[in-house]
Amino acid sequence: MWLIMKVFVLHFIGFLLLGGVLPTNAQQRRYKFVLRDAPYARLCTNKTILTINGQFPGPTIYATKGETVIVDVHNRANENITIHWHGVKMPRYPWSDGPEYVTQCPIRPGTKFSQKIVLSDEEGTLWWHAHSEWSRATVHGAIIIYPKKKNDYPFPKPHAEVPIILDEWWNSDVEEVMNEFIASGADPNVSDAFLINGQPGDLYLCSRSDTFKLTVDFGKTYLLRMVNAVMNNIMFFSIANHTITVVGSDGSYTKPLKSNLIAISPGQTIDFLLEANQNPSHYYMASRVYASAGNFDNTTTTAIIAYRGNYTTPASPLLPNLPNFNDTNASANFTGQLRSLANEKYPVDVPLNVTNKLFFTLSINLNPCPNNSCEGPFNERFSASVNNITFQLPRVDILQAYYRGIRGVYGDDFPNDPPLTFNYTADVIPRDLWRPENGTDVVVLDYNSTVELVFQGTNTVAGIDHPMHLHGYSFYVVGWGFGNFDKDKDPLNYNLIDPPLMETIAVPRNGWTAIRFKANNPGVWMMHCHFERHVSWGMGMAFTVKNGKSRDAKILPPPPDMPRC
Ligand SMILES: *[C@@H]1O[C@H](CO)[C@@H](O)[C@H](O)[C@H]1NC(C)=O
Ligand SMILES: *[C@@H]1O[C@H](CO)[C@@H](O)[C@H](O)[C@H]1NC(C)=O
Ligand SMILES: *[C@@H]1O[C@H](CO)[C@@H](O)[C@H](O)[C@H]1NC(C)=O
Ligand SMILES: *[C@@H]1O[C@H](CO)[C@@H](O)[C@H](O)[C@H]1NC(C)=O
Ligand SMILES: *[C@@H]1O[C@H](CO)[C@@H](O)[C@H](O)[C@H]1NC(C)=O
Ligand SMILES: *[C@@H]1O[C@H](CO)[C@@H](O)[C@H](O)[C@H]1NC(C)=O
Ligand SMILES: *[C@@H]1O[C@H](CO)[C@@H](O)[C@H](O)[C@H]1NC(C)=O
Ligand SMILES: *[C@@H]1O[C@H](CO)[C@@H](O)[C@H](O)[C@H]1NC(C)=O
Ligand SMILES: *[C@@H]1O[C@H](CO)[C@@H](O)[C@H](O)[C@H]1NC(C)=O
Ligand SMILES: *[C@@H]1O[C@H](CO)[C@@H](O)[C@H](O)[C@H]1NC(C)=O
Ligand SMILES: *[C@@H]1O[C@H](CO)[C@@H](O)[C@H](O)[C@H]1NC(C)=O
Ligand SMILES: *[C@@H]1O[C@H](CO)[C@@H](O)[C@H](O)[C@H]1NC(C)=O
Ligand SMILES: [Cu+2]
Repeated sequence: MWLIMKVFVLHFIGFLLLGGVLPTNAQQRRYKFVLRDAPYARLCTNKTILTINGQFPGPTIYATKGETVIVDVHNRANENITIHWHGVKMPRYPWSDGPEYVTQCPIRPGTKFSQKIVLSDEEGTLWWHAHSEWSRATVHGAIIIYPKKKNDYPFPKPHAEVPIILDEWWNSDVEEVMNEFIASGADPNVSDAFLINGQPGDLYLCSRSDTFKLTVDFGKTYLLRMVNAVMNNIMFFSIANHTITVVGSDGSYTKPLKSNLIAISPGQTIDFLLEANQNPSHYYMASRVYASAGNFDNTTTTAIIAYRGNYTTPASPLLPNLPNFNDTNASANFTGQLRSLANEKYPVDVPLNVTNKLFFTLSINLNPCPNNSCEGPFNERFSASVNNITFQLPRVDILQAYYRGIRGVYGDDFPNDPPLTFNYTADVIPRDLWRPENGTDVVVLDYNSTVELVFQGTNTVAGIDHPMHLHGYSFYVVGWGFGNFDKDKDPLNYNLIDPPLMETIAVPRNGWTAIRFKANNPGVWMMHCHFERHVSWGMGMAFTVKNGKSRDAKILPPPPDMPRC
């Protein structure tokens, strides 16, 4: 009897953890998010961090495909905040999207904003995070979107589902890290650790007991829902002695991909199956950086897969092999292998007839400083740009200015092509090409236009990967390569059959990536690099997508409690 009780209680706790408080039919799911400071002790330091509901990582949101969820965000901290629902398209409702000064003014301390999370075709794992300055470092959590019919997955029903959130951790206050690098013009201080579900693992000082442990039963299969919430790095991840099977990314299913390695961009999510099919023991899962340039935190975060059973626990489990930090092929290869399911039940809808061709260069730049007082290369200040324009956030959000016709907030002149054609990926690029311009401009798209956008990485200052994220849409990644994009030859090799459907894609260092999407979601939608330091330096822009003619093709009106500037 006691055993039965125990099993029941465990299942009940499992239900709460995984299935979440499922509402009865027709009841709208509603979450309360309270932004507040909370104490947090890790890695030999006691500090206070900004959290939602005192939790780090923050609460998981559970939903069913197509549902609308309400989140009441209360700001009880001392700073401005906005929350972005990363990968949620919000059809016709950009008001809840979240990027500060792009679609809304910040939620000020002491105020509240009720956000409507409008799900449509997303299914799988997404996440939410703060979208103002660097507060997303600790203000984020997973969004799990179940199929409409329970367990109707394109893979065998897993025994259990477990979020795996990768984080980046500074012992000092993260807003101070931000303020310091903005002031100095240099790269930000490297972080002190990476975390798995808020815990560093036991390879750090003072961290022996701070290890996330996943207990598994031999013979069972687990669905791990991974979110890369790291600030500034693409991450490698692997589990010792286990081959995993990737089944989804960015809230969309993929063809099953067996792999010993995952490379995941900040912003991206990867769902994968773990078969507990090895000798019962303890195994490390481990993650560390893939970095193609610059200074970075070279530490390794770990967690433990612990099989249930009667065996001698190894004093130190084996670490999985992770590629070299600079192994661009390993990273690009992994990402390049993702494919949509593209079958009858999960069809693709790749735009074949492109109406708008855009070509965007992604560059790191340098700006001069008075008296050479900055601490970036050549005593200048780091900056970054898209098509040579450093994105400047306005004082009033672009969406409001667009909707109400307020002039002088932004311009419509973002260029479809870079101002200059040069050898973007040459080893040496003349320094007079390193200086960007400033601007707050959008690309205007007609409703239903079909867009092909080619991102071209450049080698100004230093070439590096850029995980590019588009709000309001998913896009098909139809091609990628190293070097300069060749507009005559490269499109011949596009994958228009089963390209992956993503909302964040790493453009390889000194390479290019081509995406396609149909502009059928009216509104103002930001696009930016998901490396936090790059977006702070200005690597972003926005689209305005015009209303269509029919009633169901127009932006919905704003909610009454929209924060004001
Ligand atoms: C952090 O604070 C707690 C509670 O006050 C204390 O027990 C712990 O030793 C402190 N840890 C460090 C690393 O200072
Ligand atoms: C894991 O794999 C290694 C070889 O890659 C092997 O030496 C080791 O015994 C395996 N560990 C277990 C617990 O099976
Ligand atoms: C990480 O960097 C430190 C300092 O540069 C160096 O001493 C250490 O060997 C590096 N560790 C790894 C695993 O590369
Ligand atoms: C565990 O295995 C050991 C050695 O094989 C055995 O002596 C012990 O009785 C086992 N314990 C249980 C709970 O099965
Ligand atoms: C990558 O790092 C390894 C080991 O540090 C080094 O031998 C190799 O030259 C580097 N490769 C590139 C492409 O920089
Ligand atoms: C990358 O993929 C190609 C072809 O798919 C393969 O030939 C190559 O060995 C892979 N490289 C790495 C580093 O995995
Ligand atoms: C492609 O788009 C053009 C311009 O909108 C249109 O005239 C043409 O009919 C379209 N072709 C197909 C195959 O849809
Ligand atoms: C561009 O630069 C690369 C790297 O130095 C070089 O291999 C390539 O030949 C250059 N392309 C042209 C058209 O000059
Ligand atoms: C960017 O614009 C600046 C200012 O007009 C110019 O000096 C620079 O050459 C441009 N760089 C590129 C790569 O277009
Ligand atoms: C762009 O703005 C920065 C300061 O934000 C300034 O240092 C730089 O000179 C400006 N660039 C141009 C081309 O005006
Ligand atoms: C937009 O495209 C959809 C699907 O292709 C079509 O049903 C709809 O009529 C189009 N709307 C407009 C305004 O062109
Ligand atoms: C908070 O947001 C308001 C409204 O945009 C702005 O006036 C204020 O300066 C912001 N405060 C800080 C500290 O950024
Ligand atoms: Cu970037």
